[in-house]
Amino acid sequence: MPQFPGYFKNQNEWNTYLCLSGFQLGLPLLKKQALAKAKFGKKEYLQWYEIMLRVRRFEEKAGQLYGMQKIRGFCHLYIGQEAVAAGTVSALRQEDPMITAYRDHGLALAKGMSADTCMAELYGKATGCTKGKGGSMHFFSKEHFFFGGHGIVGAQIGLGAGIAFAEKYKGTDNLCICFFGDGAARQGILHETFNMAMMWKLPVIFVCENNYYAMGTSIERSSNVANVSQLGLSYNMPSAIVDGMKCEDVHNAVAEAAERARKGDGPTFLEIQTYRYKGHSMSDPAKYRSKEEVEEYKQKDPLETTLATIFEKKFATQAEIDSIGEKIQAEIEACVKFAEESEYPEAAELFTDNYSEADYPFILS
Ligand SMILES: Cc1ncc(C[n+]2csc(CCOP(=O)(O)OP(=O)(O)O)c2C)c(N)n1
Ligand SMILES: [Mg+2]
Repeated sequence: MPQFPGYFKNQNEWNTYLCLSGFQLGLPLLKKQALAKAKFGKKEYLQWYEIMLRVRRFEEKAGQLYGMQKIRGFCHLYIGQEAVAAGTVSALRQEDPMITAYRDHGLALAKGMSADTCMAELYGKATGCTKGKGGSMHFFSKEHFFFGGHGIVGAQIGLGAGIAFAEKYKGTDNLCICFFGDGAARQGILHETFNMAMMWKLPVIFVCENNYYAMGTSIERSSNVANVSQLGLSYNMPSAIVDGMKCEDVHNAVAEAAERARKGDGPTFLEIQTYRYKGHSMSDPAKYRSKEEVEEYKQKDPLETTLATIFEKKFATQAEIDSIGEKIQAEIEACVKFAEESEYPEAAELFTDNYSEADYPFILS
């Protein structure tokens, strides 16, 4: 049995890790924290900081505008989870497709979609990324390889594997990164998809963004298996738990999984542990958890810790950080103006971009 390394909190966590990473099954050990030794420099830290700041400020503004009824309908904020988005995109290629659930603003922005197109979509305007017809839950951009934005909990797990299949079929060495929540992990589609993805060694990274709650239901109340990454074991899928409050750890885990996928060795399952500071959606006062719990996670805030490292390692001066702040502030102000001034879609748009099957038996023409 490999020796218990210091970067695990205790023996129990190490045992779980060994189990999850397939040690007992003779699978390749996920190098996880060993990779944390990989050196990151100024480029990565500043990239992470800028992405996370853009997401944080965008989401704060979206929350504010929602309160003013400028934005309506569903709206699920990503505040607190930013390191997952930032650490992911720094480890992947732009042309690697990404798919997620309805909590999609942060990942879309991290993938390079502009604040303008995202804010206009929240406003329901024609200049939005889905022409104002999708709203908060249905961001999409073919140009940015961002495949949504899905409101049906868990549905994107199967779609993500399908996109990975397409990449393999076309003979690219791109991979699909497929995000879903801890609640979605309980959907049956996960099992069918994991089975198929392993059978066909699809180039896919499944990421459960475990923020410990599915609406108001805590993870302990939804299953006996609170250790979500264990689910991958049933399919011999290399699986690991990752600290989602740290861009470094997210990057390392995603980079290692990407290497496996590109080599043709198939899927990886990452349970990235994170936290949402806000309620499930705008209508949730989040009374099911304590203020202390929220505070505990805010102490590990990824923006704060990344900024602290930047200063500690002298990667930037205060003036340089301020100028990133000003740039983002200007972007956010501009995107609101853009959304405000854009037009709503024409009524005729109701009849465009609709999927239909001419021979679908239940539609009477
Ligand atoms: C199939 C389906 N069942 C139920 C819902 C209602 N619903 C919307 S979000 C949600 C919770 C999902 O939580 P999780 O997967 O942990 O994602 P998070 O909101 O934490 O990002 C539920 C049950 C839905 N949209 N789709
Ligand atoms: Mg959740």
